[in-house]
Amino acid sequence: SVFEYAPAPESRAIVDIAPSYGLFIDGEFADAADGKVFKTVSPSSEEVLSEVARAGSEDVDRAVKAARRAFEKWSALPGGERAKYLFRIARIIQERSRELAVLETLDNGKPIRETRDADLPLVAAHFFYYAGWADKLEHAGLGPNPRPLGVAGQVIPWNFPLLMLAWKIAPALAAGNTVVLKPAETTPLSALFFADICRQAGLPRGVVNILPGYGDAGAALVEHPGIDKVAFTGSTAVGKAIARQVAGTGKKVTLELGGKGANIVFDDAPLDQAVEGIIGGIFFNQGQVCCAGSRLLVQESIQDELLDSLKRRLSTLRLGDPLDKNTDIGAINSEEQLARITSLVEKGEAEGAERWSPACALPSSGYWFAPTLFTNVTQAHTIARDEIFGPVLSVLTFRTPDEAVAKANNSQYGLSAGIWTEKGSRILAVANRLRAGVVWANTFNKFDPTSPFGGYKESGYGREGGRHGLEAYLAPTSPEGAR
Ligand code: TXE
Repeated sequence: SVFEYAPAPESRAIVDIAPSYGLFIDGEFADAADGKVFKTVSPSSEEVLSEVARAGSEDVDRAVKAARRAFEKWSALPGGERAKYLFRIARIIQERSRELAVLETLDNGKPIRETRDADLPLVAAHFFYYAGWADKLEHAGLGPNPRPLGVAGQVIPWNFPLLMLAWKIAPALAAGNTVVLKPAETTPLSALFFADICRQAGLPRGVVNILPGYGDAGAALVEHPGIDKVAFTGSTAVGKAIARQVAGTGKKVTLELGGKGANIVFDDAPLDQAVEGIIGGIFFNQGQVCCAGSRLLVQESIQDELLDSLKRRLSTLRLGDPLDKNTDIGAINSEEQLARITSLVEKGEAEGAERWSPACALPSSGYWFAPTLFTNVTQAHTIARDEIFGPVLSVLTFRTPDEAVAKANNSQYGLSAGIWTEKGSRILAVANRLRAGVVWANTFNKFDPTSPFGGYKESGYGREGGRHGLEAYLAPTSPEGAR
């Protein structure tokens, strides 16, 4: 029938996960030089999915050398030729998207509805978008013949494993760079499937190298003298360490770090729409999103009405098996992340904020956290300042637009914000005063490969996405005739 009344869980059988995987260096899968391996588990069941080779510094060296060799030919290819490979990769991702969505859901814990409807379409879109740039680099605003930087060392987190890979690899390759990428230790599988896709697309060996491993491999990659550019997405602490590490080396760096986004709801906002946006803003991917709307700033006069309706809606969210198409809230990515969320939530209670969660049963195995709302929150509270990176919303109030702007900007971070109001003039006036890299109006967590994404303050520097994301992988040349 046309309508699916009780859709079955997306089948695990769609994806064939091998019992073990190697590192992907110079177009081949290989063991780590020291033979080390680690296990990757499914956070929703704690089932071991596979055993993966763990990269060490010797492997980093081999991968960087392979990328250097590949750079000569790859950067010399006409842009239109590089575009063909990127279009091919984009199409294979589309063809294999159900398989990749199930894989990502298994390794990460996020609901299949998100991997299927958000992650995978966006991954393909990024490859299509940057494929289109490959033969138009002279229009990037960097002179007539901008040059690639060289070898990019890329370190990514676990919250959007394949999407973060796409954000980093697609522009780097389009601009003529080669890459060595280290996925996060809890989510290595989709990057390894991507390595297979590179082979399927006939990508020349060494152009993409994938090194699963831990922070030590990430640090070795950043440190390696054969790297020309570092692109990192992850915690602010590691981002600062990387900035120190590369200082004075001449390596180019982009850092995309934490956030504490404010979602500002004015009294004239369309409330039902705002409730959906608030929920999408903080419970999408269990709140493990750098640009999550983790602080709700609500105008005092509508606080009671908004909170009532938010609580009613929260009570209808379904938490459980992430492979079930009906699931809204999946598992937390790791035991460590669950512990971090738990300790910050306990701190919130201890500091006097009021905690509320809908009645909801948590599965007996796996890592789970119920959607949580905090009221009576002040700006001094830890839960109003620190990134929780979990399904936890802190509610604060304001009376005037000035107060809303001041509170929204009162953060060490500056990555994202949302504005809910029917007044177009207010959207513009408030947005211009927010110190946030992305400001959404009457929506939240909307992504698009054409838009630059990145932060102010401790949220990092540089932009990914759009033309700016491409520029981050190019060196400008002087205007025609001036060379
Ligand atoms: O991050 P790490 P973790 C925030 C979020 C979360 C906290 C900790 O608040 O609770 O960070 O998460 C690699 N040199 N974000 O511990 O350690 C690591 O192996 C080079 C926000 O997972 O920063 C992984 O591949 N690399 C964020 C990647 O860095 C190093 C997304 C991220 O891990 C390294 C993730 C080192 N010294 C966490 N140490 C966002 N902006 O979206 C670790 N790594």
